[in-house]
Formats: sequence, structure tokens, C-alpha cells
Amino acid sequence: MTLNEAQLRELERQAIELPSWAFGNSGTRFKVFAQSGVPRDPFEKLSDAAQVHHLTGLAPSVALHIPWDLVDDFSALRTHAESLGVRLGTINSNTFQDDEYKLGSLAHSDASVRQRAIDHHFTCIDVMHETGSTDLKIWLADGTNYPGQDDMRARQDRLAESLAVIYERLGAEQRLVLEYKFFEPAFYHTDVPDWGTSYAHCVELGERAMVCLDTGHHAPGTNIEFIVTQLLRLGRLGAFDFNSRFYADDDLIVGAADPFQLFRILYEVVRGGGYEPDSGITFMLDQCHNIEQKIPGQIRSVLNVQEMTARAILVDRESLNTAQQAGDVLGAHQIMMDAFYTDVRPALATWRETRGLPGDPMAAYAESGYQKQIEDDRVGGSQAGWGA
Ligand code: PSV
Ligand code: MN
Repeated sequence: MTLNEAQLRELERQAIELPSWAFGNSGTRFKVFAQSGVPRDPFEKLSDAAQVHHLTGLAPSVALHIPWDLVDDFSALRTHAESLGVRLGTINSNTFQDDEYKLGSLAHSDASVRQRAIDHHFTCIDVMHETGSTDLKIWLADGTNYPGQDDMRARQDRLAESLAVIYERLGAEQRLVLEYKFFEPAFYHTDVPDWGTSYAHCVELGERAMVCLDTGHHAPGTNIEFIVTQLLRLGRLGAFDFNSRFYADDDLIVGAADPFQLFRILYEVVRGGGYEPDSGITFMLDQCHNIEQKIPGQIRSVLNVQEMTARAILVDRESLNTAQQAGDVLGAHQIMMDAFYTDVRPALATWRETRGLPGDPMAAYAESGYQKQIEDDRVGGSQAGWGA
């Protein structure tokens, strides 16, 4: 089995958004291992992100996190991005690092804390107007640790009200993307724990509210591709945060822990129209590289997504449909597995070379001298880090 010309052409439109925070120092609650050459500001993060796009042709945009990426002049940041051949993408809000948010943000019982969190989102929307970003992504750490700690129903009502105020403030071209996560940092209940809760809030808000599916935010054994299918069917899949997990929200390289799961997810994306140019889905990475180098970590990640997308495109959907209609259980299953087991890497290397890209982007980065250059140049100042 091999990719034909038409299938290879489909790969042209793949666009994966990189998270600015993947280039800063990160770690676990036990230790952050600093790396040399790490960016000291959002401008340097963009330079690193642009390397990934330059070598793979797959990553034309970069998501920002506010306040981690606050700068005095966002139009200068935008110009800097464009001069590097990338653009600024999703703006991620952050209501999980201020002391005021200990008991929640948009769902907090105190109206003044809710207002503080709403105002933060207004700031994010102002930033979006300057960067040209269309998506405001909201992930909330809101929840409780103990039964009875707060009124779960009242929290849902307050959350709905706060989200409505933020939604109202969006420009006509802008969307609100609501991410869910089943636990952490709240351990008893989370206010947006699952796709159904996110979907319910989105429907209440309006057409420009969409669900964000972070692949690491599910209980073990969850059939994530089913959620993908359902959200596509309902027209509310707005974005992915791709990463992989062995245990919980590990934020490891997408496709590293379970390539087959990534294939199954991307098959449902392709089958459900999510890969069409007008699907409006943002395919973002949400990862940290704690012990491995950051730029190669991001290169590996986008290549993993491309490889599994190619395999998903390879599935012979006509034969699959025939087998399904005939009730041919094992025949249908084999069609999926034939595509999954096809090594598309040589075809993708050729695809890259015919487009003026290096056949092996990992090797090209290692040989480029960029890593040494940033390690030599970025001396002094304070390194960017998750939470800084
Ligand atoms: C929360 O775990 C999350 O997935 C959200 O997307 C945050 O914005 C991001 O991680 C921060 O790394
Ligand atoms: Mn996420």
C-alpha cells in the first residue's frame, strides 16, 4: 500500500499550531530542568517555532498563553512572526496562577473574583484584535477537592453567566473555544470535566462557541475517537490540544505513547470532514519537553501527526464501507489495520524533498547549527518557563 498523488496532495493543507510554551523550560512539580538556549521572551519563542515550520512545512502558526506571552507591543510581535514566515494563532487565557483563583475563577462564589477572571478574558480579546487571532481558548482549573466544599449546581450557573459575558465581548470573526479536563488541579469535581459539559455550555452560548479536545484530558480507556466523531457530527469540534499520556495529563509528544490511538483519532477526523479546508478545526499541540530538547521535540511531534494523518488518508473508505454494509467484521477491521501498518515515512520524505524541504527534518535540525547558535547567543536574561 502506498499513498497516491491525490492522497499526497491532501497532505499539503495540513497545518499544526505550536504552543509557545513548548519552547520554554518546563518540568513536573518535582523539578524543572533548565536547558541552555531556551528563549527569554516571546520573540525568541517565535524564532524557535519558525524553525519547526521552516524544516517541516507543517507548523505555520503559534499559540500564545496570556500572561506568559504578554509583550508591550503585540503588533511588533505579529510583524516579527510574519517576518519569520509564521503567524500568531490561538490566545489561551490563564486563570489558574493567581492567589485569588484558589477557589475558582469564572465559577467562583465571589462576584469580584469572577469579574477579575472576566476582565482577564477581555484583555485576551484585546490581544486577539492586535494579533489577528480568531480563537480565545479557555481552560479552567475550577473545581473542588471535597464533597460539600461548594455547590456544584450554583457553580455551573455562575460559569454559564461568566462565559456569556465573555462571549458577548468577542468580535464577529472570533470564537470561544472551551477545553475540558476530568481532574487536576481539582480532584473531587471539575467544573468543565468532559466534552458533554463543554458542549452544553457552547450550545447555550451560540454558534461561535466550540469544544476543545485535549487528548491528555481523559480517563484511561476512554474512546477518544468516538468523542471526535460525535463533536464533528454536532458541528462543535473547534480545536485539538494534541499530546500523549501514559497515566494522566502527561503532556508528552503526541503519538509517542499510543500511535494507534492517534491514527484512530485522525481517521475519524478525515472521515468526519474535519480535515477539509473549511472545517475550522485548529490542530494544536499542547506539550512540554521536560527532559528532551524543545525544538526537536516539536519537530518530532508534527511529523508524528503527519505520519498518522497520512495513514488515516490511506484507509480505503470505499472498500471499508462495502465491508461494513456486508457485515464483514474482520474484513472491515483488516482494511483499517492495513492502512495503520503501512510505513508512510519513505513517501513522506520524498513528499518533503519535492517541496524543497529536508527529507529528514530531525537530521536537518541537528546539522543546521541553530541549536549551538541559540546556546551561544542566549546568555543572560531570564529564561521563559511554564508559569513565568
Ligand atoms: C491544562 O492542563 C492545559 O491542557 C490547558 O490547555 C492549559 O492552557 C495548558 O494545559 C497549559 O499547559
Ligand atoms: Mn490543553
